[in-house]
Amino acid sequence: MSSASKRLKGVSVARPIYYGSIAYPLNGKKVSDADHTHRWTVMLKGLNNEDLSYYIKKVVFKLHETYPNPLRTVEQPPFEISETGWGEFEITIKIYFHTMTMEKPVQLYHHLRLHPYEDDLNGQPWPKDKPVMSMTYDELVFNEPTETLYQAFSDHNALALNLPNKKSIKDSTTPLFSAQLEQEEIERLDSAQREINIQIAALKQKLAAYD
Ligand code: SLL
Repeated sequence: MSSASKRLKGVSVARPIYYGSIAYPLNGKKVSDADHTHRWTVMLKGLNNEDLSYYIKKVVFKLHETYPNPLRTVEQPPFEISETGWGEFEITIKIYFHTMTMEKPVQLYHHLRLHPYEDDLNGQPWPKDKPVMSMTYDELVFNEPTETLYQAFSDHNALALNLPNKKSIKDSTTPLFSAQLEQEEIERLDSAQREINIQIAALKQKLAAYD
């Protein structure tokens, strides 16, 4: 085995990602198909606009079979597909890593949302032009990465524990979303952070019990 493909025992690297969709109502705007009601984009992104292409080779989005060529391959960032349509469906997002990583593809699932949930409405009608966003925060975890992959993470400052926090999102120079959508996402991240803190506290207690 060459040293490049040697795996680092006991090492694990987590990379934050976002994936999901944002959908805009067409509100009668003409597109090629008269029955289409929304324009939407499904995407995979790094946190704070991290360019994922140094370890991700391509992303294949599998759309509903009512779309022509439902398998859509994106070979460089932005890893996203924009379409128009009339219905919600499940999109498969398959991530292929560069050959040097020796990592198997990872498959994610996203339910394309065109319509707000009941509980998004707060008793108010949803504003006619307001986009509907559905994003999921996740982490790609690389257990025992090859030396080459580990080096790539190191070269991209991806080894420090740089999980999201309010500040890093607010300071992002090129905002991806509107301030309101951003605020909603920050709240979601905050609650994830709280959950993580609870887990850390529980682990600390367990450790203390061993002492
Ligand atoms: C539904 N089960 O009935 C879902 C299927 C499919 C949505 C939704 C196709 C657009 C086109 C489109 O919007 N498909 O014809 O290009 O709600």
